[in-house]
Amino acid sequence: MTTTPANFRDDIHRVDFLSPYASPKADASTLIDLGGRQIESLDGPWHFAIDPNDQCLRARWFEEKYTDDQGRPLPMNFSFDEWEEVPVPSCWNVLESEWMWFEGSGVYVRDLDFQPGGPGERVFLRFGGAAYAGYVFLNGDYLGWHRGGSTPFCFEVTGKLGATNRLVVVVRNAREVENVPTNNFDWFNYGGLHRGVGLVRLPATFVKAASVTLVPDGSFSTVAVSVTVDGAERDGQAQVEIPELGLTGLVDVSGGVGGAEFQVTPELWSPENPRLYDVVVRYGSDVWSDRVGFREIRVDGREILLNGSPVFLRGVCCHEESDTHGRSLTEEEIRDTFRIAKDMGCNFMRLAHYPHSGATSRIADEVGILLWEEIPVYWAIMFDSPDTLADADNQLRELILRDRNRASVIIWSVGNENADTDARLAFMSGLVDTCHDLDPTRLVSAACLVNPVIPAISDRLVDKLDIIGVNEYYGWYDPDFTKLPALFENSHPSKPVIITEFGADATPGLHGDTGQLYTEDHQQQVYQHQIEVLSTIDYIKGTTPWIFYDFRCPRRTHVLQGYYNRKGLLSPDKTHHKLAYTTMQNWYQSMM
Ligand code: GCB
Repeated sequence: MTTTPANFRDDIHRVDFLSPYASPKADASTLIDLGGRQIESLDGPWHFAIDPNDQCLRARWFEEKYTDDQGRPLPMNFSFDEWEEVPVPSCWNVLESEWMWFEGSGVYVRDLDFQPGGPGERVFLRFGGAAYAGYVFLNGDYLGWHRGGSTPFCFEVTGKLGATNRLVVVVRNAREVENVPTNNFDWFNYGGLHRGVGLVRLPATFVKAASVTLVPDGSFSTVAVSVTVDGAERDGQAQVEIPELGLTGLVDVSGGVGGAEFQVTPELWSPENPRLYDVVVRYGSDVWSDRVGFREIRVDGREILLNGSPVFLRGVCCHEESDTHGRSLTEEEIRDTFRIAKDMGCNFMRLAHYPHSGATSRIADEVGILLWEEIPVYWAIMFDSPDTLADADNQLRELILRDRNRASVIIWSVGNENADTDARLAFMSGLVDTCHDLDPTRLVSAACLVNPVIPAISDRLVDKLDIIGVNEYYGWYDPDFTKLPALFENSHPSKPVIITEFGADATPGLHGDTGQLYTEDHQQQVYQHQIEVLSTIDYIKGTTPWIFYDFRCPRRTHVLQGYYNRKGLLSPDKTHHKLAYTTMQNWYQSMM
């Protein structure tokens, strides 16, 4: 048996320095659905330093032990209150040039004052997103951690807040092989508290989640409401109100869960008529609310039916990024993206390759854009690892719980371009089941690779999906265009297909012969060839070319790329429309 020597020091000798923080872990069982509750914002300036050697976690800086047992001052490697201030939410990469490429731990510190409310009040500390993992400490105590950089999480802090408090959060975006995504992906690895932080106060028993949805039975007149209650009073009745539909109904809640169906005839939500209704659920003294659109999405053979009618998804892929704000987009930036997409003739957008902010789907509900939402099960995930599966499954659950009341969201995607191994099939089939279990009203898909040899759609995951997503780059990665019609001649899908990616790089403003790579002219020609073929295939029910605007990408070092993926139809700032934008616009507008 090995004994720990007397001179072993945890802060410098412990190799597995993350293991003391393995639990507790915040996951989808915490409060995800805010239900319209007021948030006391903790956004604004926080003290911040990058911590390349993870010293905050290794040396337990969060304890702020400034003196020894006899009160003598100890030397410190940090000075929280003198650190510079950064805005939260933000990505550290875009704040200072020397943080641009930093991957590792960043430490955020702030004080917060707190006045307790009435008796029985419960308080939750909520994070909109910490990329990739967040370790949270309150007044020197460890609350827990969360992994998965794009979804919200909470810690209950009832009884833990004094009049003044110290909050320390270590956010860690080191690329690790076991993460979701793994350590190799084709976008920029932003880090930080990139979405809002705040406190939420709730009564002792409260509505933890509710879903309000049109039952997809073709009648357009049945609304299903399900309610989950947290707290001591788990048996009772919730009252549901949709004032504009004249609905006041009751849901019996037993053991914390309940559900009921109501007959009403809402005006249907669609991209052309994004009608939303106020919905209120009351339980005891708690009030949950949301603005919900009612629409039906289903598949019939090789058709996608929106509100009973066949729809072609005129889409585009989009990363969540702006040059100025990284992944912390402002509401104006999100609205601008949707506005330009609508100008291009879009009714649909594929939010690649991870959950975008909750604001994005809310705005899509408002402006009328259908959405594909995805989790970053991208390329070579560790499909054999149960822990990696737990991470992916949790990210999916958090996304669904956050967005299942968004009419705009019609498709959950469980991943992108994964090799068709047995381990991957089992892993991703489980994720498809999670989608169907948590949300039977939406469609499930994945962006699949084709068999490049035949060529044909032959991914085994297709059997599990409601819609088949196909990524193909004929005219770019494979210059042989004759394979594109061959792909469709060789494929006989029994389900609708969306071409979830095609495209080519073009440096904004660069022109030349059509055969010249990286010119707008060549990109446009690829689009023209693609459209010529795709528009003739009857089972293709949507297209989302790659990609709406150029995005930062460390893998792209060619001088004409400049660390950007240049497949955008627009320049990174969305001001320059490349030639292919107009080609897409002409095609989409001809279908409207
Ligand atoms: C793909 C990936 C996407 C990449 C794109 C490219 O197939 O799904 O994430 O960025 O190709 O540009 O290579």
